[in-house]
Amino acid sequence: GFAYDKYNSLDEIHSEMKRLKKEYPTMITLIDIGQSHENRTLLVMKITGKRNPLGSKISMWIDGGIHAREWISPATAMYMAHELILGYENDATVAKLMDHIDFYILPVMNPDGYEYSREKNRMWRKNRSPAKCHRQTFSTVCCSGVDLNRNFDWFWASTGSSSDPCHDTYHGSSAFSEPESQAVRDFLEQNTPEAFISLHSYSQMWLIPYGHRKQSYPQDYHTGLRPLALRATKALYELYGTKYQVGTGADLMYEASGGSHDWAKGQLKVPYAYLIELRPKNTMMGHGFLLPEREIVPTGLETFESIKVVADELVAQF
Ligand code: 0X9
Ligand code: ZN
Repeated sequence: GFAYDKYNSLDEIHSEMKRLKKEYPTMITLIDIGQSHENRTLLVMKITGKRNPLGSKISMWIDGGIHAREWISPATAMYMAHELILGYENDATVAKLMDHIDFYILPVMNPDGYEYSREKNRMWRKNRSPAKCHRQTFSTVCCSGVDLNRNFDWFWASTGSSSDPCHDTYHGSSAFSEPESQAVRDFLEQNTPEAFISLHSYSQMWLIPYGHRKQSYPQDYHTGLRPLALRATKALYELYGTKYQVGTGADLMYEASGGSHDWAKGQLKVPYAYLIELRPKNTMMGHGFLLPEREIVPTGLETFESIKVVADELVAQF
């Protein structure tokens, strides 16, 4: 069954979400935002306190598991959901945040890929869209899967992505060609949050838009996005001394277009859009995605510290 200190299957994650909903019916709503290629449910947990008597509520979106093999990402999303829920009764700071903010958490945005990575190929990254074939000189090659973090409509198919369906960063046949990215787009267009956070691994980086090319920054990069990211990663650091770098993905890593956080900022105009590359820092001899289960809880706790800083800023500002 489900546990917060192990890597769970999609079924276990969905059962835990349903159990939480049953136990805390006033705090939790489950929202089915769509289906994957293989008809798995994209299940969002809305977590909320009582209505803010002073005004309308603001919201924060957190997604995990857009990349199949990054198992710490769904685990951290679930851990933080649990911290919010338990915190409502035991922690006045958390309770205050929840009275002002609706949290929308999608722990597994790529459920087909996640299960494929658990059952068939640990290093799978993309979704499981049906194979597309292309002829080579003497043969035809067919490959399945689209990189969902290249499939959003932000300079789609321009940098750091491939038009080859066999490549790990295949961007798909068009922007939003995939049911998983469509579902997230449609939901967020109807429920546009004040903060958008996408959880990935690995390398301990807190990434700010834009990632499609170097030295490309939103107008509030230096006045809003970056100062808040620095405060968030400082709070994260203070728990166990875990160091994060802060900057754009293009400046710190490589250029890549079609990313969800870039789209959230550039197209949806979400004020605070980030991508977090969780633990570990480096490849651990080629095993960067294989973070030991004993690091799940510490990762969840330290990341939650940073999320509270972002939430606090939303309450102060909106
Ligand atoms: O390549 C990605 O989608 C992200 N890294 S990951 O190892 N989790 O796949 C980073 C995207 C951030 N944006 C840029 N680097 N431009
Ligand atoms: Zn990733």
